[in-house]
Amino acid sequence: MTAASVSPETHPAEVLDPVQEALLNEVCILVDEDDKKVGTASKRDCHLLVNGTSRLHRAFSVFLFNEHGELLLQQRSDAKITFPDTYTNTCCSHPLAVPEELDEADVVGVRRAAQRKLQQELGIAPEQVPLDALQYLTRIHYRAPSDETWGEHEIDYILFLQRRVDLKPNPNEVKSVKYVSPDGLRRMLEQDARGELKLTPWFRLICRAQLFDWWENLRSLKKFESHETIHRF
Ligand code: DMA
Ligand code: MN
Repeated sequence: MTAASVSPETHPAEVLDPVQEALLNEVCILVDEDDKKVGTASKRDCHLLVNGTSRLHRAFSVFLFNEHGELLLQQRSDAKITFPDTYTNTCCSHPLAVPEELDEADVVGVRRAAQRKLQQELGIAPEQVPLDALQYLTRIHYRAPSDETWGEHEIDYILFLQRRVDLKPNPNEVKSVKYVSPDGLRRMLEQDARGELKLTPWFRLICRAQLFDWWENLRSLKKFESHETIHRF
């Protein structure tokens, strides 16, 4: 069968979770390859693929470690429009185009967005993740399709913190959570390679790049801060 003969009945309109669909109206920050703000666009427009790619926007990825040095992972819910049911780092999202989250001084806008989403996704009270405890390490630029319709194309700020926190995951966002040791995560990477579970593409990239180095140095991360360079994948 040729593509032209595929009728709408055989490709029904995608049914989106209504809560996640409403979040597609959030306004994200469009950036150029140097992470300079060039405009704004809805979360929908930032993630719709056009010719296999989507508009470059600003994002963040939080890596939260407990007092034993284990990393908190989440399994994304089935309701997520991009990368449902995949395992990933603690929390990811986008700073929004609002004055508090656009503030680039000291990366405070991104850190405010991280605090907001740690509460919304994982139920962590903002007092348990003070802004100055969120340590900004570096930025990565990557793109990754999720399916034929949706995908990521981001400058992603990597934020680390080590804290004991109380969790109350939001089931619309998160299917499960678990803390893993470095060996536990290495086993998950092997399972991912064998197709026994799925990791998100950005988490896979960060694991392959520098995560384990950073992890071994949780108490001395200063030397890994690299705010000038944007790492490209
Ligand atoms: C987007 O994450 C950010 C990165 C780094 C992939 P997400 O899809 O979890 O965003 P949101 O929680 O806002 O849907
Ligand atoms: Mn994104």
